[in-house]
Amino acid sequence: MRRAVCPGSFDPIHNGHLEVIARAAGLFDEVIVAVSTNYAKKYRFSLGDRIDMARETLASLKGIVVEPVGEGLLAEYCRQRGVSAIVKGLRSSSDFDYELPMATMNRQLSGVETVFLPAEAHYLHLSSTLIKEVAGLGGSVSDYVPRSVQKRLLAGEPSPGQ
Ligand code: COD
Repeated sequence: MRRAVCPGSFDPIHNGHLEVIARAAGLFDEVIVAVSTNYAKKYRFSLGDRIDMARETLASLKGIVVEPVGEGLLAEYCRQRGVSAIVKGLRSSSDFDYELPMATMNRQLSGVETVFLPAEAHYLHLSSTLIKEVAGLGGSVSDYVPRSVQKRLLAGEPSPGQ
Protein backbone atom coordinates (compact mmCIF):
# COMPACT_ATOMS: atom_id res chain seq x y z
CA MET A 1 0.00 0.00 0.00
CA ARG A 2 1.32 3.44 -0.96
CA ARG A 3 0.64 5.69 2.03
CA ALA A 4 1.22 9.44 2.10
CA VAL A 5 0.89 12.08 4.77
CA CYS A 6 -0.37 15.66 4.39
CA PRO A 7 0.85 17.39 7.56
CA GLY A 8 -0.23 20.79 8.82
CA SER A 9 -1.67 22.87 11.61
CA PHE A 10 -4.98 23.30 9.74
CA ASP A 11 -5.95 26.23 12.00
CA PRO A 12 -8.41 26.12 10.25
CA ILE A 13 -8.43 23.84 7.23
CA HIS A 14 -9.26 25.78 4.03
CA ASN A 15 -9.99 25.09 0.37
CA GLY A 16 -6.31 25.33 -0.63
CA HIS A 17 -5.50 22.51 1.81
CA LEU A 18 -8.54 20.49 0.72
CA GLU A 19 -7.66 20.74 -2.95
CA VAL A 20 -4.11 19.43 -2.35
CA ILE A 21 -5.38 16.62 -0.07
CA ALA A 22 -7.92 15.53 -2.71
CA ARG A 23 -5.20 15.46 -5.39
CA ALA A 24 -2.92 13.45 -3.07
CA ALA A 25 -5.75 10.94 -2.57
CA GLY A 26 -5.73 10.40 -6.33
CA LEU A 27 -2.02 9.54 -6.24
CA PHE A 28 -1.80 7.30 -3.16
CA ASP A 29 -3.80 4.39 -1.72
CA GLU A 30 -4.15 6.12 1.63
CA VAL A 31 -3.57 9.69 2.74
CA ILE A 32 -3.15 10.56 6.40
CA VAL A 33 -4.06 14.15 7.17
CA ALA A 34 -1.77 14.67 10.15
CA VAL A 35 -2.92 17.55 12.34
CA SER A 36 0.10 18.87 14.19
CA THR A 37 0.54 20.67 17.47
CA ASN A 38 3.55 22.86 17.94
CA TYR A 39 3.47 24.06 21.54
CA ALA A 40 5.42 27.19 20.60
CA LYS A 41 2.51 28.23 18.35
CA LYS A 42 -0.69 29.95 19.45
CA TYR A 43 -3.68 28.34 17.76
CA ARG A 44 -7.12 29.85 17.31
CA PHE A 45 -8.72 26.38 17.41
CA SER A 46 -8.02 23.49 19.78
CA LEU A 47 -6.47 20.29 18.40
CA GLY A 48 -9.88 18.58 18.79
CA ASP A 49 -11.64 21.32 16.80
CA ARG A 50 -8.97 21.29 14.07
CA ILE A 51 -9.36 17.52 13.74
CA ASP A 52 -13.18 17.76 13.74
CA MET A 53 -13.14 20.40 10.98
CA ALA A 54 -10.84 18.27 8.84
CA ARG A 55 -12.95 15.14 9.41
CA GLU A 56 -16.21 16.94 8.67
CA THR A 57 -14.97 18.34 5.39
CA LEU A 58 -13.13 15.22 4.20
CA ALA A 59 -15.79 12.67 5.19
CA SER A 60 -17.00 12.12 1.63
CA LEU A 61 -13.52 11.37 0.22
CA LYS A 62 -12.30 7.77 0.19
CA GLY A 63 -8.83 6.71 1.37
CA ILE A 64 -8.31 9.64 3.74
CA VAL A 65 -7.81 9.41 7.48
CA VAL A 66 -7.40 12.36 9.82
CA GLU A 67 -5.34 11.96 12.96
CA PRO A 68 -3.24 14.02 15.38
CA VAL A 69 0.53 14.00 15.12
CA GLY A 70 2.51 14.79 18.25
CA GLU A 71 5.34 17.24 18.71
CA GLY A 72 8.04 14.80 17.62
CA LEU A 73 9.79 14.49 14.29
CA LEU A 74 7.55 14.07 11.26
CA ALA A 75 10.23 11.81 9.75
CA GLU A 76 9.93 9.44 12.74
CA TYR A 77 6.12 9.45 12.50
CA CYS A 78 6.45 8.53 8.80
CA ARG A 79 8.86 5.71 9.59
CA GLN A 80 6.56 4.28 12.29
CA ARG A 81 3.46 4.48 10.06
CA GLY A 82 5.06 3.13 6.88
CA VAL A 83 4.51 6.42 5.06
CA SER A 84 6.39 6.65 1.75
CA ALA A 85 5.73 10.31 0.92
CA ILE A 86 4.97 13.64 2.54
CA VAL A 87 2.73 15.73 0.28
CA LYS A 88 2.95 19.53 0.48
CA GLY A 89 1.22 22.24 -1.52
CA LEU A 90 3.47 24.96 -2.94
CA ARG A 91 2.11 28.50 -3.32
CA SER A 92 5.25 30.43 -4.10
CA SER A 93 9.03 30.41 -4.31
CA SER A 94 9.15 31.38 -0.64
CA ASP A 95 7.16 28.22 0.21
CA PHE A 96 9.74 26.28 -1.82
CA ASP A 97 12.69 27.94 -0.03
CA TYR A 98 11.09 27.06 3.32
CA GLU A 99 10.13 23.50 2.36
CA LEU A 100 13.25 22.33 0.49
CA PRO A 101 15.58 22.02 3.52
CA MET A 102 12.82 20.19 5.46
CA ALA A 103 12.26 17.81 2.53
CA THR A 104 15.98 17.02 2.35
CA MET A 105 16.27 16.60 6.12
CA ASN A 106 13.23 14.31 6.24
CA ARG A 107 14.64 12.15 3.45
CA GLN A 108 18.03 11.92 5.18
CA LEU A 109 16.40 11.11 8.54
CA SER A 110 14.03 8.38 7.41
CA GLY A 111 14.14 7.97 3.64
CA VAL A 112 10.69 9.52 3.22
CA GLU A 113 10.29 11.53 0.01
CA THR A 114 8.43 14.85 -0.19
CA VAL A 115 6.10 15.40 -3.14
CA PHE A 116 5.24 19.01 -3.96
CA LEU A 117 1.95 19.79 -5.66
CA PRO A 118 1.52 23.27 -7.15
CA ALA A 119 -1.32 25.10 -5.43
CA GLU A 120 -4.47 25.70 -7.45
CA ALA A 121 -4.27 29.23 -8.96
CA HIS A 122 -7.52 30.34 -7.32
CA TYR A 123 -6.11 29.50 -3.87
CA LEU A 124 -2.50 30.67 -4.30
CA HIS A 125 -2.98 33.54 -1.87
CA LEU A 126 -4.76 31.50 0.81
CA SER A 127 -3.39 30.89 4.28
CA SER A 128 -5.14 30.06 7.53
CA THR A 129 -3.73 33.29 8.98
CA LEU A 130 -5.26 35.47 6.25
CA ILE A 131 -8.60 33.68 6.54
CA LYS A 132 -8.73 34.25 10.31
CA GLU A 133 -7.89 37.92 9.82
CA VAL A 134 -10.50 38.52 7.11
CA ALA A 135 -13.21 36.62 9.04
CA GLY A 136 -12.27 38.41 12.27
CA LEU A 137 -12.70 41.80 10.60
CA GLY A 138 -16.12 40.88 9.20
CA GLY A 139 -15.12 39.93 5.63
CA SER A 140 -16.61 36.99 3.77
CA VAL A 141 -14.49 33.86 3.54
CA SER A 142 -17.24 31.72 2.01
CA ASP A 143 -15.23 31.17 -1.21
CA TYR A 144 -12.26 29.89 0.76
CA VAL A 145 -13.47 27.58 3.53
CA PRO A 146 -16.20 24.94 3.82
CA ARG A 147 -19.45 26.06 5.44
CA SER A 148 -18.78 24.21 8.72
CA VAL A 149 -15.44 26.00 9.08
CA GLN A 150 -17.06 29.33 8.26
CA LYS A 151 -19.60 28.78 11.05
CA ARG A 152 -16.86 28.06 13.58
CA LEU A 153 -14.89 31.11 12.45
CA LEU A 154 -17.92 33.33 12.98
CA ALA A 155 -18.87 31.80 16.35
CA GLY A 156 -17.75 34.15 19.09
CA GLU A 157 -16.40 36.84 16.74
CA PRO A 158 -17.49 40.38 17.69
CA SER A 159 -19.61 42.20 15.09
CA PRO A 160 -17.57 44.56 12.89
CA GLY A 161 -17.22 47.89 14.65
CA GLN A 162 -17.68 46.47 18.18
N1 COD B 1 -2.71 25.94 -1.35
C1 COD B 1 -2.09 24.73 -1.33
N2 COD B 1 -1.43 24.21 -0.27
C2 COD B 1 -1.40 24.97 0.83
C3 COD B 1 -2.02 26.25 0.89
C4 COD B 1 -2.69 26.73 -0.27
N3 COD B 1 -3.30 27.94 -0.31
N4 COD B 1 -1.81 26.75 2.12
C5 COD B 1 -1.09 25.84 2.80
N5 COD B 1 -0.84 24.76 2.03
C6 COD B 1 -0.13 23.51 2.35
C7 COD B 1 1.35 23.66 2.58
O1 COD B 1 1.96 22.55 1.99
C8 COD B 1 1.54 23.51 4.07
O2 COD B 1 2.71 22.82 4.38
C9 COD B 1 0.34 22.64 4.45
O3 COD B 1 -0.69 23.00 3.54
C10 COD B 1 -0.16 22.88 5.86
O4 COD B 1 -0.34 24.26 6.06
P1 COD B 1 -0.56 24.84 7.54
O5 COD B 1 -0.38 26.31 7.48
O6 COD B 1 -1.80 24.30 8.12
O7 COD B 1 0.59 24.12 8.34
P2 COD B 1 1.95 24.59 9.00
O8 COD B 1 2.81 25.34 8.04
O9 COD B 1 1.64 25.24 10.30
O10 COD B 1 2.55 23.10 9.27
C11 COD B 1 3.89 22.90 9.42
C12 COD B 1 4.25 21.42 9.57
C13 COD B 1 3.48 20.78 10.71
C14 COD B 1 3.90 20.69 8.30
C15 COD B 1 5.77 21.43 9.81
O11 COD B 1 6.09 22.35 10.84
C16 COD B 1 6.32 20.10 10.17
O12 COD B 1 6.57 19.30 9.30
N6 COD B 1 6.51 19.85 11.49
C17 COD B 1 6.96 18.57 12.00
C18 COD B 1 8.14 18.73 12.99
C19 COD B 1 9.41 18.27 12.33
O13 COD B 1 9.55 17.15 11.92
N7 COD B 1 10.38 19.20 12.23
C20 COD B 1 11.61 18.96 11.55
C21 COD B 1 11.47 19.25 10.07
S1 COD B 1 12.84 18.69 9.14
